[in-house]
Amino acid sequence: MKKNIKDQYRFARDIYGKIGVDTDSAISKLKDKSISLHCWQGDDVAGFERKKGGLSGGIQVTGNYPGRARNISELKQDMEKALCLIPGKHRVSLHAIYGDFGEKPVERNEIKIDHFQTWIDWAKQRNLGIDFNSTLFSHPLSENGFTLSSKNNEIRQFWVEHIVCCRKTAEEIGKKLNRPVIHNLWIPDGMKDVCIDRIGYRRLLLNSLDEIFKKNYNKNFLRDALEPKLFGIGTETYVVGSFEFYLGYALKNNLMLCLDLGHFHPTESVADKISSLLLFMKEIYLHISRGVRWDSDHIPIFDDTLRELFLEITRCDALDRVHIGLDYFDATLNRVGAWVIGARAVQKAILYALLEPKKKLLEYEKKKDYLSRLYLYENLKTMPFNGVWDYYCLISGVPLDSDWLLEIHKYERTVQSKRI
Ligand code: RNT
Ligand code: ZN
Repeated sequence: MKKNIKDQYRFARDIYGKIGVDTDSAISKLKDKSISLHCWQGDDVAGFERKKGGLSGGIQVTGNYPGRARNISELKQDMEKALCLIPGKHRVSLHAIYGDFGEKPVERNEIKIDHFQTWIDWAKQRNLGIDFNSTLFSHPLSENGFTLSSKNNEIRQFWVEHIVCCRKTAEEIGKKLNRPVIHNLWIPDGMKDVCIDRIGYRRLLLNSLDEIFKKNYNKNFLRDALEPKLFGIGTETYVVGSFEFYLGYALKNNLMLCLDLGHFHPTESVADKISSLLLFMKEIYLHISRGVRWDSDHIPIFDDTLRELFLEITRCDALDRVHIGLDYFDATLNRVGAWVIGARAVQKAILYALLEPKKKLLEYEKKKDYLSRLYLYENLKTMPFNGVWDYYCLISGVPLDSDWLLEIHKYERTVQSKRI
């Protein structure tokens, strides 16, 4: 088997070599690219607060597949299992509601580093990075549809305080791990129907952000991203944190934008935004998700959208300026398997992009030889990509595509099915 894979790799290396692509170097770049595994796929975005309400804020998980992680140790165990089946070294993305809060309720504006110490210890042991997200949904003070843009000053202030302590916590995590933590901010604010005072709410959001970001942190430990959205459930007509709003704010304040693949019009190309943003913004954060007709948060697969996105990133030679995070929640199937499919799909898309013969394609383009350009672009799809991917899995010590499902079945039988 091993020999077979090596033979297949040699074969693939020769074929790619003929069009000017170095497969060894593609593999080594892929190896260096970490993905942030989102903890919330493991428990349907529930979190570990003592006072738990339902999921709210225009996001929704459907399905009730058995085996959901019910506490921090089960969630860690599940993420460890997933990470064994994903090649490379990665990060985990935590939401503020996933702290280790102990027995007494901790309000969102009281969150501190202590609540994340067990996560930090775990990350250190496993050489994982951490990303952090403030949580402005699933809370009584977000129920009326507004948080940072609320016209109620107390509510607005509460959420400002929440983010202030989340950023502080994130920076301290960064210091403890000695690597940057990306803090991402998404808010659910908006209206279902005709909104007259659009500018009023946006002005309030602007004021809140100014209060939050007046505190500067060392970028070696904390980097901030803002996540825009086109619409959500209950915010069909108006979302305060729109693309234009955050684009302006991020550029003015030297922050990142977080592009969630489900947050745009279905016919809009997120791939096409990359080259424009990179001319004005140092870094970009991604929330990889798969929208099916709307922001449905399906598991990413190795599809055109994902390929085009990473092709653009590698064409801009910007793999190091674009940070990858996963963001989806599917409870209709094994949740650990969901992480594995999504993460591996992203890695395939990165590899596919790294194997593009950019020089050749550019030559054709320059000569206006558009038939040759399209011919090569099309033929790439049936090149022996799998020979390179399988080899990468082999040298990374993880199962091939043909084998990892068995591991999930075994884990489900021996671990997850016992959680009743
Ligand atoms: C919601 C945003 C946001 C959330 C997570 C849980 O539409 O995509 O990123 O999915 O923070
Ligand atoms: Zn997102």
